[in-house]
Amino acid sequence: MFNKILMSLVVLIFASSALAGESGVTFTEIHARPTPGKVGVAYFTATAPKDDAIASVTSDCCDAVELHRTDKFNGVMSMRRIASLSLKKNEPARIQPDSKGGEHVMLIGLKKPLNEGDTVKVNFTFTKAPAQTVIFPVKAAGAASGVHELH
Ligand SMILES: [Cu+2]
Repeated sequence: MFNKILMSLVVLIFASSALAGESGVTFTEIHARPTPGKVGVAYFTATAPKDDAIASVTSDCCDAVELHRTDKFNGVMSMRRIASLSLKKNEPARIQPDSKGGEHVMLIGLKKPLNEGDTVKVNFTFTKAPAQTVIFPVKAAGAASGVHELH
């Protein structure tokens, strides 16, 4: 009898650690910028438990969501789309206003303007980690950012 209880306990512990092993990508520093227009910008930091990649980004908020990088060509700033973003194990990938590569999330064709206090739900899929929905709170810029001034 006691053995039986012990066995189910062991099974339970195994089951829960297996679930913990399935843990997904951690998102921090999540925010979107207020905008009266059709194009918005959002930022996040993602940390993956193993080498992975963001495979797709979608949202009902707008016509399209794209990951962008800002580059300078002959002194002129321009953006291009990143097809996928690789995530190194336990290394935070910073998609932030002060990121060196000018990475950001572009919300294209917004169905309504983004006001401070609103939230935007964005769905992420990964090469390995389970898909997840991230809620971006809309916050005004605290510091100057050169990125969204392009839009
Ligand atoms: Cu952009």
